[in-house]
Amino acid sequence: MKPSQSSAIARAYALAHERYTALGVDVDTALKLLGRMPISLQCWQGDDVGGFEHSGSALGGGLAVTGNHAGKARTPEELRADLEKALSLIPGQHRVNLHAMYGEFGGRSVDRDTIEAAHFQGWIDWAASHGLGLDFNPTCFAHPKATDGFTLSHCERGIRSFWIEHCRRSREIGAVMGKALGTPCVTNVWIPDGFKDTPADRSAPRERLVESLDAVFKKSLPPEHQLDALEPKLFGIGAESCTVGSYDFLLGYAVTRSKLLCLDAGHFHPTESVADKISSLLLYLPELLLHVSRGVRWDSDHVVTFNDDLLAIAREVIATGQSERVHLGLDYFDASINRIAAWVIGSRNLLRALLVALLEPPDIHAAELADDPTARLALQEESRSLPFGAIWDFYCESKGVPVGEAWLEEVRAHEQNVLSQRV
Ligand code: RNT
Ligand code: ZN
Repeated sequence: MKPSQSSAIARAYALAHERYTALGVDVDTALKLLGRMPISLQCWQGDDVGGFEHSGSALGGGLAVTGNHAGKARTPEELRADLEKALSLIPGQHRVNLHAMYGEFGGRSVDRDTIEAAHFQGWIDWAASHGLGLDFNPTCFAHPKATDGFTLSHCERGIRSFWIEHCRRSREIGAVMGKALGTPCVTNVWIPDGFKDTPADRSAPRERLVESLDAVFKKSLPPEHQLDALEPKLFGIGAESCTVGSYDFLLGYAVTRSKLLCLDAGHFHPTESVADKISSLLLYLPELLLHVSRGVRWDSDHVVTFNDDLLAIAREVIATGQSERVHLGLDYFDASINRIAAWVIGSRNLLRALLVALLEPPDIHAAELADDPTARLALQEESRSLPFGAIWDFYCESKGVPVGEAWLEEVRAHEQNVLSQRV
């Protein structure tokens, strides 16, 4: 960056700082807090939810990745290199979220019920050397035993046992990751189980799911190494009429078993506010996991943009005053654009939204306490055009990452030099 650019950023920051200070906002504390909020980057954005099993199984489970942008990662080395590139363009220290299908199996076929921590040692070593935390997910799709759309709630005991063993092992692997890296690994269970058309019996599969989950979680693992999360969904493609692990089902399960609930922003009815759930759930659950995503019509997994839904989620995470109880992850997959750019766009947007929330003028809350809804609305709307962009630019510069759209040049160069060689 040219020195003149840098001083323009400093001047804009000084003016913005003054403006926020006049409104009673402590900018320095806001930036300090933002620097302590890791985002877990979904590894599966880097290769279209492919993984390294080379089993040839279709993705299934209602998941669909569209697009064929050149240069997707084909090996663990390529995926890690791409993640490193993305992380170098995102301010702050973050995490990586792995799926079981991303183990390093050395060309052998290792079925899901025999995975071990050793298959993830490469990831653990890499994460340790980059100061990253890891999160984990059992992969209950893209497998011959999941082709009919049922896993943990399957009517056949043998199939249920297979997926129970897979999930059980996934938790153990998560615990090894968390112990090795000194930061708890959130192991998130999402299953695709559901009915395309109206089931005759909604109870039996749900009863089986309770039993299976209880078997998965039978062994307690130290929370300083591993935390269990469960992810509900409204519907998936091919499972439009009944999702076994629905919101009601998994909320009840999480509350009674003291587990984390994972709120995926694309898993609810479009008019339902995910942001509104956070303050309620924190009253009853130990912690929360967010899969920050963007639903568009039937798809729950578009790249996160800087829209009102995102701002509302970020605002609630901060306003609860308990952001340390909310684990932040991204969940989308887009193969129609540069995959590294997809990570960078979503992460920077989430961080920018959190910054806006951290910079919220205290008079908004004061107006509510003073029973003055007119002032509350007026101040909320005025606050939208406060100069948070200048604070954000300064933050990026202070963390040594490109300011503004400058990161795109780096992604383009990487596309030219690295991705285009992958044929
Ligand atoms: C699916 C869930 C789940 C997956 C990942 C790949 O609808 O959102 O989190 O996206 O496990
Ligand atoms: Zn999700």
